[in-house]
Amino acid sequence: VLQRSKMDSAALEKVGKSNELDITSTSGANSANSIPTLAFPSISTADFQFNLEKASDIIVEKVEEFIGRIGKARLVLVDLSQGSKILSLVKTKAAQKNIDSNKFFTFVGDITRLHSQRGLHCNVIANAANWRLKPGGGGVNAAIFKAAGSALEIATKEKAVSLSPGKSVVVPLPSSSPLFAREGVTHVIHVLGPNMNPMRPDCLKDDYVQGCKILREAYSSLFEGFVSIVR
Ligand code: AR6
Repeated sequence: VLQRSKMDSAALEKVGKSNELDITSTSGANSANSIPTLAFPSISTADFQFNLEKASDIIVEKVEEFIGRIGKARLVLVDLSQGSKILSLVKTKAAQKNIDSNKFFTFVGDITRLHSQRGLHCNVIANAANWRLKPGGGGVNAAIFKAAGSALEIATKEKAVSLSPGKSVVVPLPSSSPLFAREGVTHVIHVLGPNMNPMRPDCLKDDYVQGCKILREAYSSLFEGFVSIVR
């Protein structure tokens, strides 16, 4: 573990010293655009059917809480389409609270293609996972496991076999993963959010007192995980 974390900080340092202009390079973790960055999807708001207004309040609240603890690093909320409701809600609310837009911003793109397709290097990406920490199920979970290949499944199993709502797990991504090689992703943080979809396990049946509590815990856990990588 010690060796691995030493390697990670060496890799991060190297990234930090590389040429900022080299953002189109595809040579992986050691290229480029260099500021430690967490890209994360909006947890629970698609398949898990969590209310978007409430989720956007929680995202902005948690970003505000953690932004002072990430140094020069950045947090980026990602979604697939320009018309994303959650991106526009969060963008508006973050601006109202004067959150530094260099350190937190919203971004349209596929979280598995941010560097190669959109020129944004994010060394850490978050996954809206399922409790089994397994591939499939659609959404961002299916996309990340597919893009990362079997290396992510194996590395995930070494860290945890399941997750309870509100929790996360940091998984270092082996350099054999295409997501590492192509996108420069060194860590995936799996997060399990609260579920409001009756067709999925642990449905909260519209209990938003519990739901909001769990979503806050999920973002705290995610951002703590990122802080632990950046440090
Ligand atoms: N890149 C960026 N954002 C994406 C991508 C992508 N490739 N794909 C989806 N999103 P969801 P949840 C956005 O449904 O609601 C899975 O089946 C999407 O538009 O992936 O937490 C798991 O196995 C939305 O804004 O996650 C779980 O069982 C956000 O990612 C369950 O879904 C989250 O949508 C988790 O449901």
